[in-house]
Amino acid sequence: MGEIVTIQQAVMAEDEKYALRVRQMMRDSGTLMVNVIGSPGCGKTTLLEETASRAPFLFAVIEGDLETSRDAERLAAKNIEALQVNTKGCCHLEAHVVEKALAALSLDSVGVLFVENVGNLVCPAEFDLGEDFKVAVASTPEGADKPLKYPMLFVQAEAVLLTKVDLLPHVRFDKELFLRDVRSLNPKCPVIELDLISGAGVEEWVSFLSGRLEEKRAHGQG
Ligand SMILES: Nc1nc2c(ncn2[C@@H]2O[C@H](COP(=O)(O)OP(=O)(O)OP(=O)(O)O)[C@@H](O)[C@H]2O)c(=O)[nH]1
Ligand SMILES: [Mg+2]
Ligand SMILES: [Zn+2]
Repeated sequence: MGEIVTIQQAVMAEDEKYALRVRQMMRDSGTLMVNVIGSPGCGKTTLLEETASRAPFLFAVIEGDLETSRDAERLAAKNIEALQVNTKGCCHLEAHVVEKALAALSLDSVGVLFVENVGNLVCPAEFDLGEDFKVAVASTPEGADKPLKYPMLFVQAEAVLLTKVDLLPHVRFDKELFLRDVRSLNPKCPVIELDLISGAGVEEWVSFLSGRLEEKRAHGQG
């Protein structure tokens, strides 16, 4: 048992080297890298599709899925530069995979690089990909109890996005409980409510990103 734990720690320490290299690449290019994490079907790809029509910055996407290039194809159809990575059974992305993907992406004039992680609330939160920050995406049909049941993601996230708020009249979702639990784990974290069908809330999301991008660029110059 002890040996397995030691090997796991060694693998994660090795991956941290790749994460540091990715972070340095993002610093050099002045790109804000955002690791988007949430359950299968919570709306991660839809969020990126809807971001495209409203963002004042150019962005590219690394799409992580076990199989298929469906998400990258959806984004390409919206003229978003997207590269699909298939993990072939692995339920999260790791930094060495991101570093390899970056070799195939041009970040020229790209302001934000999104990584859509494999749909999963658990281990994607454990891996540093070299991102500036993680974003947790939760949708109303999943139920309001998820933050306390999957706390690691919600503790680390620098924004929590609550999608499918248009479904609130139709699903049982205690929004007060959800907000209270997020605050108990991560008191200062902004929570952005989104209806990705009408686009309500997307402007707030885009303005949050623009602010973070400006901060990064200001720090880079200073
Ligand atoms: N009603 C409603 N449906 C939404 C909303 N956002 C996404 N959807 C729908 O939810 C389904 C799943 O959305 P995706 O964007 O594919 O979800 P995902 O998180 O990328 O899923 P994976 O990549 O499989 O993990 C699609 O049918 C979307 O149209 C929303 O705000 N409201
Ligand atoms: Mg997706
Ligand atoms: Zn995993």
